[in-house]
Amino acid sequence: MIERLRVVDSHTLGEPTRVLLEGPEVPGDRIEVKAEAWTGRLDGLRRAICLEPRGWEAIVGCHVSAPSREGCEHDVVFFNNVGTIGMCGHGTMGLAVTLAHMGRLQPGPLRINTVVGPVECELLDRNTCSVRNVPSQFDRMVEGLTVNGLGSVSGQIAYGGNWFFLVDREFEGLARTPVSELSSLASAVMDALDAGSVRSSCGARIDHIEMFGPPTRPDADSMNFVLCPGRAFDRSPCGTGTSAKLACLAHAGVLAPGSSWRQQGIAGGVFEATYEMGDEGAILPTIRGRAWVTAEATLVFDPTDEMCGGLAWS
Ligand code: PYC
Repeated sequence: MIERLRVVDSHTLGEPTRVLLEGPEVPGDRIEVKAEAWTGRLDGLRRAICLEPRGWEAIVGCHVSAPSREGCEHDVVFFNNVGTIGMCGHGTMGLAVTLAHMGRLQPGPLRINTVVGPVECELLDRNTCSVRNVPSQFDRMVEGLTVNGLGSVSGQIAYGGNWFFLVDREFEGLARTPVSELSSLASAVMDALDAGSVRSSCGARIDHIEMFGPPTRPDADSMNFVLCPGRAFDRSPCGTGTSAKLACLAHAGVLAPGSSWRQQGIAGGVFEATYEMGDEGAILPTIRGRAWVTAEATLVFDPTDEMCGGLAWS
């Protein structure tokens, strides 16, 4: 195991990203192989980076390596407290702002290659970034899912770079409800989907849950609460979750291409989103948000530390 690792931490409207500035070397000429390394050979390092005592449940790690796709500047693998994720909107913004902070990116375009496809991002100023996400799509409606604490639940399955279940109910008190309670309800939805083996049409597990309520800002259209695969909640409005929401709005015919949707996250920050039509019913979302660097640090992994590998509480 490596003993030291330089990282830069940032937050995107409250949601943390930890960018690795060096190593580990991840051999492989395909991004899928690099991503597999983070759940295989490097799984212990992922845990040690993300979990307590060096991290906490919400951290999304970001490993940057030489590009394996033409036209991209970097291959980027995102990982969290339980494994890797396909795409990460807030993490892409955090990466761009981190690279700018390090003097490695000027305002302008940045193309990254992710496990789920190329993503074009543009740094607009030192803290503002727009991300043109992978093609996103409404998948199908699910009715009558029995969920502990919520009763019978309907919702949409949609893809935005990760798979989401969007609960089809307006939670009037969302902003006032303790996040522990929202987490329990969203977890119960995830459990019900798993218990009923409810999958996407292509058989993918639905590992992000999204709930909605009225925004607390007059300039926002909606507030969301997003539960991530490791049961941590997204403090930001979630870039891939906002993409999935746009796909559902487009499918329902209530948001036209080019119109803007302002999604507020549970911590109060807003992503501004628009879309263009893509191929085969998919949409091409662009999400704009802001991120700030919070720390430049060297993580130390002391082999004599009996908790060196990180602490998972669930
Ligand atoms: O912003 O796409 C996102 C995201 C996914 C998981 C946490 N944040």
